[in-house]
Amino acid sequence: MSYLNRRQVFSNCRYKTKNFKNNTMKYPERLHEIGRRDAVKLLTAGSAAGFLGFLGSPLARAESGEKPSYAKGVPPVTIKNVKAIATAPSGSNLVVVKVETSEPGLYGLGCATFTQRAVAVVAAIESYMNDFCVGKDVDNIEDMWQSFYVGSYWRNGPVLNNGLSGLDQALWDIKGKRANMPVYQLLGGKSRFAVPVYAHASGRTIEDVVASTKQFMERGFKYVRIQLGGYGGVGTAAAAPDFRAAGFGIERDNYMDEFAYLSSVPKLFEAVRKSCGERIELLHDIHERNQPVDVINMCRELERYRPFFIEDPLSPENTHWWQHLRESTSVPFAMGELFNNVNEFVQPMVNHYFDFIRVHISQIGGITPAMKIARLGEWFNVRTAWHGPGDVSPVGHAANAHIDLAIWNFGIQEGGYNFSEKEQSVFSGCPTFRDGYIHVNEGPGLGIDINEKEAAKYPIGTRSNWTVRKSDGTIIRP
Ligand code: GCO
Ligand code: MG
Repeated sequence: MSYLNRRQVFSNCRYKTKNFKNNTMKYPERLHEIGRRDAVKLLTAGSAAGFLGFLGSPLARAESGEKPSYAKGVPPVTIKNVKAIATAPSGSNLVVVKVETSEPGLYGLGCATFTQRAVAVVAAIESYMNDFCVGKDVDNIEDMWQSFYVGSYWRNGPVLNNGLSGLDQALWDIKGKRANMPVYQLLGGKSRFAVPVYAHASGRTIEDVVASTKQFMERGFKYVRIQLGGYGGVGTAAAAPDFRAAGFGIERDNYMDEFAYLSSVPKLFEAVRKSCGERIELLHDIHERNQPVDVINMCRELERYRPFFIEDPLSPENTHWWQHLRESTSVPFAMGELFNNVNEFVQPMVNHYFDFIRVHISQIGGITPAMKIARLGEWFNVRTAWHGPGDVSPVGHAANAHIDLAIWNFGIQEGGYNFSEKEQSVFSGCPTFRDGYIHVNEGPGLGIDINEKEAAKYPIGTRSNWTVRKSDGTIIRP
């Protein structure tokens, strides 16, 4: 018998409820004062009221299959159309999925950006996803995710996963709009007031990188990634590689001087620490380009400079080196932007081989799987550091930030702080940057929108390949 019903029953009897209000009367003591007939009357009335109460409860309505009040009279919102919008306002090929619904004006956006093979993602969305989704209920995100994920039988590849991410993020966007709240609220609300981010300091010389780091510190960044030249020091090598003289490969193939790179990184950390102090958190991306043994030796030298994390020390193909690497040095590691599926990182997480998970959220299929990864990491003290460079769309950056706000085991976020004017002409509601933090737009859903006419002004390109060679011409995992 509910608290409220009990009060009604007693008010019908001789006793004044005011006593209950100031809680002077203890429930059991008073009972013996009423006669048996009254007691039976009371109990029946109570259970009748209780039952009546139950009849009105959401539970009864649900059990009777009756629609919940918020859906009463509102037919389920279904998917009317799924399309891909490809655009490159800042040069990087971006793909965004737009899910249009049966409710006029209600649509969702999601990031499906695989910049190197964007056309393939667009084809997958237009040829397969639209037909798969039309007519389905927008509310069942997990079911939509699981069914599209296995729908192709062969699965877990970057092209289909990116398409799936676009759909998934768009459905979360729609659910937020229907609930009239930001997605982070649906994910559990804020665990922090805003999202700390790291900046990219780079340059052709160590002095350039020191200067760039200082500039970012002046803008309020507390985390800065330091890179000399491109990844692996590409573009800083003194001498031309032998393969060029031999006419091997093509002109635009990149050259990486492994020795020059391996000896430059400790010098870089030493110089930045000396000029910028002990407090600034310094990150570096090895970008999976070196031999595991060389990485072990280099990381041992970096320990004294207290790196916040060293990223992608190994390629996904070399994960069997993790135990050896972990046991050889104490620097914190971040890994994962190349991971496509959960099987690639469960064991390394369980064995604490790395400290930060770096997945490219659209690469693994969106917000739904990313939340599962974050929750899994919580139990193995692995924090998140979602991938967030220029080849993530502003929609993807917004999705990153909504997750970052909600999860407990957040580590740091990459990017999402410098949207160009062209990008902002295409995407409104981009996250904003203040004093080292990004803030999401507090509007419903992901809080971001796209102007398709503007987007069409920046068509995507098709040439986007990573070709890096050693001096003898051998291809390096980039
Ligand atoms: C990073 C990444 C990127 C990737 C790029 C590939 O840590 O930000 O390594 O720079 O190389 O996203 O297209
Ligand atoms: Mg990286």
